[in-house]
Amino acid sequence: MGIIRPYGDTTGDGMVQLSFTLPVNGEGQNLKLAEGAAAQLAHKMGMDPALVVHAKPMGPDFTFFVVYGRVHHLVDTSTVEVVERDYPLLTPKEANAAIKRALRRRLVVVGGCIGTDAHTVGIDAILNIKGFAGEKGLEYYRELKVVNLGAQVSVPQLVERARAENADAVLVSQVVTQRDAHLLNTREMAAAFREAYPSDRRPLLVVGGPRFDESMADELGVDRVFVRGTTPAEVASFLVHRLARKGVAA
Ligand code: B12
Repeated sequence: MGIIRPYGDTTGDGMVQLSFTLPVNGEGQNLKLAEGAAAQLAHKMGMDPALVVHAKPMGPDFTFFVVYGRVHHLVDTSTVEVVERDYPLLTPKEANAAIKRALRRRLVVVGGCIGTDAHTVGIDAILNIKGFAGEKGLEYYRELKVVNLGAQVSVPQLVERARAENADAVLVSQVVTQRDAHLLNTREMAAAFREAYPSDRRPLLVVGGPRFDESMADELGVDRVFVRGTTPAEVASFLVHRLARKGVAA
């Protein structure tokens, strides 16, 4: 790949499309000014030319825009950094066998959405037996005990249930990102578990959601961050890799 540029109409023409909302009135005779404001922003972001191809007023106070234009930046693919999966992907049969061998009991997973977040589809995709993307969820794994607490679980409730269940891993979903709620809630959750457990007894802390950055695990105080498109087998394999490898505090 090497050095590349965006593709719009012809190879390497640098054309990109950008959408955003401005707090401006775009109705009637205000539209021209609103479009000018959008073009100015796009110019300042390095698009030249910047063509406003769509403007849709949303009530009197906001307008949504799509801008199409050229950027002159180059992408050097040799310097792109990604978080690679650093553990083998296991089938449910392999995961079950590894847990049985290492723990000689079921591995306990407690999961839910914390804070005010009621978006349960993501955590259910990972935990519920019906699973996601053609894979069965963690409930399908014979050697996993799954306790799904659902939506809007408070951090104290989560800690209490994790203790009561002797959880090996706690799986938390955060979908709402308004005012960085997902980051604040995750840090609060990680701090609460550190306070409630001695360090060698703390369950593995895993968060997931569509707008997390995988590289933020240390900063957030968790053991792993999973992002959009995660499948149950990736999560089960990670749990086996970390917990079966350590031997787990009994
Ligand atoms: C369905 C939905 C709802 C449903 C939720 C139903 C339910 N039971 O979950 C309802 C209608 C209730 C709802 C309500 C709201 N919603 Co809503 N909702 C959505 C929607 C359309 C889809 C989300 C979804 O189900 N995705 C499918 C799942 C499978 O994907 P996923 O969550 O990313 O999960 C995958 C990965 O991220 C990962 N993963 C996720 N969690 C975890 C956890 C772990 C441990 C692991 C390992 C992996 C993992 O694995 C999953 C499988 O790959 C999104 C927009 C969108 N298209 O994404 C908006 C969206 C999330 N909602 C939004 C908003 C604003 C709201 C409301 C505030 C609206 C309102 N004003 O009332 C309320 C908030 C309610 C609340 N208290 O949380 C915004 C959030 C914006 C933001 N910046 O935070 C979005 C992005 C829509 C938008 N563009 O504005 N919503």
